This record gives sequence, structure tokens and C-alpha cells, in this order.
Amino acid sequence: MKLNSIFQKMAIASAVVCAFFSCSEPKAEVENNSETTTKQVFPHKMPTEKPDIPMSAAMERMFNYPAPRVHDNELFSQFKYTRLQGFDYGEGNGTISRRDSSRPILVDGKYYIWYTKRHTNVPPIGWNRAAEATDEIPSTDWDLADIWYATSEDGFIWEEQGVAVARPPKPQPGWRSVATPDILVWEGKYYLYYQAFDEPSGLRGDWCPVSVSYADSPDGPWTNGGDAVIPFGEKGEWDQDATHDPQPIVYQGKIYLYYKAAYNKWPDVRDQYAVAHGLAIADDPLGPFDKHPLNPVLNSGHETTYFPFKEGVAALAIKDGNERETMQYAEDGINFEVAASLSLTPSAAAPYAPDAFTNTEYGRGVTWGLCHFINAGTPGKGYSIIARFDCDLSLDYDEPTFKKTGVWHRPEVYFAQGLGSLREHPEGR
Ligand code: AAL
Repeated sequence: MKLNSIFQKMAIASAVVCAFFSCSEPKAEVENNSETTTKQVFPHKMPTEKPDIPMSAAMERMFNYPAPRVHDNELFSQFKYTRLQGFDYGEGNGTISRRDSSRPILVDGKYYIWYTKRHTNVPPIGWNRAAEATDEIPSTDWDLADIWYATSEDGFIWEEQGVAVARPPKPQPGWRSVATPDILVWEGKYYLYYQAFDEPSGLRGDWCPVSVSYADSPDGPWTNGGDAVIPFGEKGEWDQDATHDPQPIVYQGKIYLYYKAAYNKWPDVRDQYAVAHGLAIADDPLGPFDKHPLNPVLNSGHETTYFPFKEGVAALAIKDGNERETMQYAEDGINFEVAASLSLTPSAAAPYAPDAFTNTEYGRGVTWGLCHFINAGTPGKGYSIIARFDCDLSLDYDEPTFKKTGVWHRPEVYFAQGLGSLREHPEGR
């Protein structure tokens, strides 16, 4: 073969050189007159570390997640749901409701949970009609409620055991309702934190601070250990009207109790509603609790759950705020960053976190827990049910099914979110 062009000769020469000295993969090079510049293009193979090349904001951010590929992200999971056995909701007419379960704890081979239970003669009349509530008529689903508990051997079949903390007599704090409990195990004793209402919720918003009761056994008896242990903030502070959804973990040798408050003109102007979460830290479960100076520590979420994860704390934020439907992570338990965005998240998630109270230095994560559905009834006969969710937010479990990103609902689920009365005024949109 006659080598006519200089380029053909160069190609042969380079092939010969490569045969003797193994050549590296070709670099993307651009000849620009006399200068040769190397084009730094994002590679086809996903880098495990942030590459040292110029990148768009989106690709920079991708390396701030626990793993750039969501399937490898330990804080990403799907959620699978199971109806619980063992709870009686009567005729399902809104007179029996269970909601806002605590996280389960395992004691002598049995899981224990505590939850809000309302068993009233009539269903709730609704938040907006709170002024009409009486000692017999509840305003909301969590009005006129007590804290009950149940046990289970497998987390699917539960046996209701009875009342753990009942409403105390009027005028003691919580006489109107005690609700939304969570548990702490500390030095061999059990502590229940819960919301104590002195008026029907809805009158001035959801007006209640956190009380605590303690016991030597998860079966009780429970003794009141203090009221307003997480007090409201001063007037003008974000948490001036509420400390809700208490959730304690043991972290860095102390009790880190996270809580929620609705703020921003609440309760006067409901549609200006905003929600954030604070942290209060104590050396003793009965307090005093010091609110963290950087509060709020989470700008999104409703009934948010927290668990020890690696050196820090993971949080599941649902429903409210710009960062709703996300897992978040704070290496110091205080400064949370978004770690994954989620679908079909459990409401009021209460995961079984075996190391929530062990003062672990490296949290292992969670695989299941309890949650609730607040729309189990029909309009005017509203009630809630508690349910189980399963997931893979654990370092010790690896089930690829939970790492799938597609969550497919039947068309009926979408059509159930119909336009309703908006359809009457389509021109207004
Ligand atoms: C819940 C929680 C708190 C609120 C109400 C009952 O799901 O956020 O407990 O006060 O709703």
C-alpha cells in the first residue's frame, strides 16, 4: 500500500509507538491553531468523587449527596405499606381513632408503641367549629384523646394493652386532651413526651406545650414528671404558640429532643402558616431543656422523625416547606442538609431505631416503623388509622427493591385528586 498522505504516515507511526508503550485512553483534545487545549468533559463512567473539572451547579450539587447515584444513597428509599392487624375501629364511623404513634421499642422480645387514641360518642366536628366543642364533642381528631399502648411480636399483629397516660382531671395540664406521644429510654427508665391540651384544638390554633411522664416499666404505671417541659418561646419568637411532635434521641451523651412549631401569624391568619422544627437539649429527661440558639434547625416537615445515622442525625421531613419529602442529614445533629428526595412518604413516621437511645457513635439507620393515615373515614366521620411502613434507610440492609425510583399509582389515585369545585370556574385559572 502506498502511503500518500502525511496523516497516514503519522497514524502508522503512532500505532507502532502504542504497540510498544501501552498508550492511555485518548484525551478529548481540540486543536486550536497553534494552541492545543484539553476539553474537560464529564465522563461516561460515574465518578465516585467530585471530579476536578468545571461543572454546572446541578452536577456540583450531585456530589454533595451521600452518593451521586441515588440507588447507592443510603438515605434514599421507597416505602412499602402494610395494614396492621389487631386494632378495632368499630364501625369506622369516626368515633374511634388512632394516630401519631411513638417509635416502637423492643423490650424482652416484644415491641411497644404508644399513640393518640380517641374514643368518643361522636366524630370530630372540625377545627373551624372548635367553639362548639363540648366535653363530649371533639373539635379535631386529636381532641378528647388519651395515650394508649400496644405490643407486638412481629410489628404486624398488635395487641392493644390499655391506657398509658390518661387525661388528668381539670384544671391540670392536659385535662382536655393528651396526644402525640414519643418515647425515651434513659438509664433503665421510660419517659413519654406528649402534647397536653387545656382547650379544644382549633380555638387558638393548636395550642399546647409538651408534658412528660415516666415509668420503671413500659407497662407503667406512669407518673407525671412535668408540664411545659419544652415551653413556648417568648412572644414574637417563632415557637411562641406551640411545641409539638416531641421526638427525643440520645446523642453525644445528652437528650436531643426535636419538636415542631407552626409560626408566622399563626393562629390569627391560617393561610400564612409556616412550620419549622427546633432542638432542645437536656442532661436529664425531666429537664431543664435548653433550646438550641440556632433554632429552628429544620425549615420543612410536619411530624418529622429523627434517628442516629453514622456520626450524625438523619431526619425525614414530610408535607410542609420547600424541603418536604426529603431525607436530611446533619453531621452534628444541628445543621441539616437535604440528603435525598422521596416519594410516597409515611405520615407521622415513627421508625424502629434500635440505637436511638444507646448513645451510639455510628448510627445504623432504620428499616421499618409505624405511620398514620388521617383520612380513613368519610367526610364528617373522620378518623385515623396507624399502619406499618418498611424501607431501606439502613447501613445493615440492602434490598434493591427499596432503591427503585419509580413509584407507580393506579390512575384512580390521580383522578381522586380531581379539580372538584375548581372545575366550575376554569376561566379563573
Ligand atoms: C399531628 C401532629 C400534632 C398536631 C396534631 C396532633 O399530626 O402534628 O399532633 O398537634 O396533628
